[in-house]
Amino acid sequence: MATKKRPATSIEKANPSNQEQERRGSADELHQLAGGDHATLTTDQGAPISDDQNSLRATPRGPTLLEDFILREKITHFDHERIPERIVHARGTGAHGYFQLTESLSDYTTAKLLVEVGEQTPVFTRFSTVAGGAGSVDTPRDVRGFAVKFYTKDGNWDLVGNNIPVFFIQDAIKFPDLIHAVKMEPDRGFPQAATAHDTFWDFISLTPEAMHMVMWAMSDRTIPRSLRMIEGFGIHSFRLVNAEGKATFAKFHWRPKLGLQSTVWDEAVKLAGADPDFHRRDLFEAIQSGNYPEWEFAVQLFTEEAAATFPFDHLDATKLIPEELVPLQVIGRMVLDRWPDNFFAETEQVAYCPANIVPGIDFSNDPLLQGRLFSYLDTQLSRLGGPNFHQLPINAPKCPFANHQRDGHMQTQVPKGRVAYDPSSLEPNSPRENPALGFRSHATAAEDGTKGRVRAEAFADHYSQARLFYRSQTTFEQTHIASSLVFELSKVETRHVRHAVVGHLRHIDDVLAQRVAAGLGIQALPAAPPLAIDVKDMALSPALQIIGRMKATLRGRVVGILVDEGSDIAIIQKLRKGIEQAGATVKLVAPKLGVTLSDGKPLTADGQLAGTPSIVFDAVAIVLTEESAKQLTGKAEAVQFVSDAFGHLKAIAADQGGQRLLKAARVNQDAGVFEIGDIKGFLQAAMTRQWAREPKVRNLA
Ligand code: HDE
Repeated sequence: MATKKRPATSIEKANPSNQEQERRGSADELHQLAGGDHATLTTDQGAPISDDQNSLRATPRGPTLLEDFILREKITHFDHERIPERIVHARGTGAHGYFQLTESLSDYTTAKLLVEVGEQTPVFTRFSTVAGGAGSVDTPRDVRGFAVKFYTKDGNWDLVGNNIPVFFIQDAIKFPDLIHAVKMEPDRGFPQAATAHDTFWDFISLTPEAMHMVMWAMSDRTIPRSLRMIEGFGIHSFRLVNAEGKATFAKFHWRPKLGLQSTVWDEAVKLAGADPDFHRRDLFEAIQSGNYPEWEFAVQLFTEEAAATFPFDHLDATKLIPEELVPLQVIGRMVLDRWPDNFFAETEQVAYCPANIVPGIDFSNDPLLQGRLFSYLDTQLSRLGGPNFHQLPINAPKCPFANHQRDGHMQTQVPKGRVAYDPSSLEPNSPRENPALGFRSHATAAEDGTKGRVRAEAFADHYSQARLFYRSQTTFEQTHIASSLVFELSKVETRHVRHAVVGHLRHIDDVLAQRVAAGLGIQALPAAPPLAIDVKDMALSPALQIIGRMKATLRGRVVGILVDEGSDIAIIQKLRKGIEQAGATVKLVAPKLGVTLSDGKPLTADGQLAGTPSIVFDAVAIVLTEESAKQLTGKAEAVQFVSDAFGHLKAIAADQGGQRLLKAARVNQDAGVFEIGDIKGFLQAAMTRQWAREPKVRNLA
């Protein structure tokens, strides 16, 4: 494409020296190489730029001149490109989409987005890890943030949740301690994005209220396969308020259409090296290819009277309400269908705040929530630099908004008129409150009592729900919890901290405590800490499992096929058809990117073997000629490809050549390894992991 000739600037016209001509010529060549019909480059003030390749110099080999406003402007802006990262949830990725209501909650709330069936409310959703910095990896063992901004007709509602329905602490005043304990240790600056270190477990061992969340954090929930395969929870109880002013408590849930899926720990660790952006890339690729991730939106609704009968206090954020006690009602869905145009402008600058609610929704007295209502606006003031961040396109409501807030850093609006106050009579159109439509706090009766720094007695039971969660898991998941506790505590150098944690486990499940103690080589079980209240055995809740509830589907998954020169195209095509019909994606991996299959046609593989380990796939097939297989049995990356797939409990299908590679990788045939002809069997097994294989390939607690 021809390059548009830039108009000569006044500087060029005034100074058409030979050297200038020479240089301009080379810049033009550069642009011709790049092609395209470009707009004219300008300064921030709109002045056209003639030369963006060379700074202004006194002589060709002399000093650079301070006068060069173009250089100074460009570098100054660059110097200030970074803003403070979020103190927690720094690493994240987000997408645009919509929420659509399927069941009206008009009996319970006036919030339009929960009343108007079929209406689509735009959303921006950001997923995050908690502990790591913005440049950390996607797959550490960590809670995932699940924050949704609904741009409703009555203003923005932010549901700032996590992928776990409970939290570590009961009172916001403990949050800075929790985060200081989990972040890298201040004297050494590591570990990054990890709970497996002394300060975290020291804090935990002295915080019994954290035990329930610790069970979740040590479970497979914190090593998800994909952000498209996690649940989301608002955690706290909120209130819905109807037209009569009647309030009903609500807990909010997101349930992924693709079902829940996790990695295995060894895989998560290796993924961190193989693809630090694994989750971000997965979300990007899904949305760009039109496979839009989707979640059901569900509520648990209950009255104050019902809450009084629960064997726990629902205002305590370390407690969940089992689905078996208050069932989930699915009332809508969220679809993420548009990747942001710009990561910084949207995903980085989006500012969530649990205090952003709309008429018809209100807070509860959960002391953790109450503290959060302060924190988020406050943190944005330093992160985004001033009080006008709500004007940034990603944060601005999509409904009209008007008030008398004025001025401040980076005011982008130009308010007109004399009136910036209320009441006023000078301008009849200036904004005023609206008692009929405006937000009203629910009139809650305040309990009599004495002011004090107290914890409600109803918050005293720290172990019953930890036990409920642990005992509700499948045996595989219980083993994973025990094994991750052993892993984490084996990284703790301080003996008394390791012992104290095992002591707490005794209140949760004595066998769990024994397994962890054995894994750590602790001979005699440490004493359990004193109990404020007896641990209760609650009715088990299978809804808390992942493995037991896995959806029999291949949708959203990726199957890798290892091929090489001469691999049988007919087999590959058959596999591809079966996999794609099942809703999954196929990626071909070859030792060299350019490869010629049995049909003699050259093909570009999706990944080169050395850079595309089987870790990034949900299942693998191996289609190789005897000749290639012979060669690959001597190559570490090929052998690892199969041994990792086997070790990570994946289904494997192999032709004759593939079988040869399996043998070299010392892979024992089991029910998850298939002849290449058995596509049906292979795909069926690929929907889950081969859990029965696990104890044979790994030392578990
Ligand atoms: Fe947050 N949290 N948090 N948090 N949180 C932040 O706000 C805070 C808590 C959650 O994608 C910060 O904008 C306090 C629970 C998510 O941008 C900060 C307390 C839950 C995100 C903050 C909590 C969350 C944050 C840091 C204890 C699950 C990322 C940057 C009272 C329900 C949102 C920012 C995004 C971010 C404070 C506890 C979820 C400092 C004080 C419980 C998903 O304001």
